[in-house]
Amino acid sequence: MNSTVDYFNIGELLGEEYLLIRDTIRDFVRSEILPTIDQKAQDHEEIPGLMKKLGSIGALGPFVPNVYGGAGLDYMAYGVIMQELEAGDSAIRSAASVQSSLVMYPIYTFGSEEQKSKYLPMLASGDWIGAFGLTEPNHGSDPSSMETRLVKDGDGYRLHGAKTWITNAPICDLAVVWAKDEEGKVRGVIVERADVGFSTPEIKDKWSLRASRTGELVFDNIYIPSERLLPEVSSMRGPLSCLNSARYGISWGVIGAAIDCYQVALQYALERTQFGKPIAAYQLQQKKLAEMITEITKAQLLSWRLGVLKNENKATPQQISMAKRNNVNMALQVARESRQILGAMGIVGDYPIMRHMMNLESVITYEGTHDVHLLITGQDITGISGF
Ligand code: TGC
Ligand code: FAD
Repeated sequence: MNSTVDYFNIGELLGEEYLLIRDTIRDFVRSEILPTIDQKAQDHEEIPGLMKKLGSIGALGPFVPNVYGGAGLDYMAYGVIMQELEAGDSAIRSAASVQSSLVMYPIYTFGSEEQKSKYLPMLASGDWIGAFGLTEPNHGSDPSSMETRLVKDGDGYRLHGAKTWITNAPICDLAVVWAKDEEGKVRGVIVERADVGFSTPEIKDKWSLRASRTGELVFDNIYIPSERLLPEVSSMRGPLSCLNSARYGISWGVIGAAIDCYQVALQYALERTQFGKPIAAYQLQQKKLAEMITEITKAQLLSWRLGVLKNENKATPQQISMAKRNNVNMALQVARESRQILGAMGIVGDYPIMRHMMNLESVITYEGTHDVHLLITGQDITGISGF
């Protein structure tokens, strides 16, 4: 359905410029995503040409300056874009957030001038698709223990190891990969599709994010020229900074999915009659709907405030963790309650709810699990690591 839920006039806090961005992305989702997304998800296929389409509306690296092909917008705009894309499907937001926060952001922030000029314009237009390799088969929540190794070889390096559960791995043209060097320092390198020894097997048959391709990145002693090493970072601060940006975007994105579920459930409850009345007339159903809009509104306020802090460069990783954790959980609960309001109709593809719900089961796990983000808050308030 994809229209506005704004119970606390948050549009006034955002202002005209952001509402225009919101409406532009919303129109894009209506025309380019909604007509085929259910079938694509059922068929386990991505939307054809998606990245170029996202590039054409400025959704890839919106916060990257124009000189590198980005839209030159701020983090509030990035949040609004993520919200509208995820109202369509989490896979669409995932595509945009990986490319923007996990591939363009590290090249822009930690890359050389040559790397920025070479890669960012191709990524901003969607001509090249990027992937981000941090998670490994033996190290998900604890990426600092990564086993992938970068060893000096002549003028360059050799990369050996494997990453898994990587969004867009099977279709990527390049990957920003994090590996430990001989001193045990975490370094970022750019791997290109044509590199000898690079392969990207797909993880098939997911029940979640079915319109997004996921796979492994396998590095069989790949030669990496030294100009593909990101020069400006050599610790976990590199990959974790990327996650701050992506998690921030997710805190906004999932609000879009929640709003879509809520609106469908409200409409259905008003139209569906049982025992002689619309089911919206029954207090049990009103409780569900009232709680949904309350939680959506609280999440909107949290993300709007986080956007203000992010634009002022004051958002802490811990604040971002709180927003990611709260908002994803909120969206998942809204999807589950909405599905119940639709009864049996809640499980079919005529409505988007089950698709959102299954997608959100991934979103609550990736970019730091629900429990990892709780431990980050716990550590922040007690000063004691619970990991
Ligand atoms: P710790 O000892 O706390 O810190 C190591 C170094 O990193 C710094 N740091 C951060 N810097 C920037 N932002 C953050 N959020 C940071 N958190 C920590 C820290 O200051 C320190 O710096 P330095 O210079 O002193 O060395 O690190 P730890 O090993 O104890 O780990 C902390 C923990 C568990 C919170 C972290 O590892 C974590 O967040 N784990 C979750 C893993 C995760 O989120 N993986 C995501 C993979 S990517 C993904 O899922 C993409 S989904 C894509 C899609 O949308 O489709
Ligand atoms: P584990 O770390 O094995 O955790 C399993 C369970 O144990 C979780 O419930 C966790 O909360 C809990 N747990 C772990 N440690 C603790 C602790 N100390 N205390 C209490 N409980 C704990 N990664 C990338 O690098 N790039 C990508 O593009 C990417 N895309 C993804 C796309 C999809 C669809 C999915 C599902 C994942 C993706 N990931 C990606 C990986 C994702 O980030 C990881 O799945 C996530 O970080 C969790 O790691 P894990 O699955 O290995 O779970």
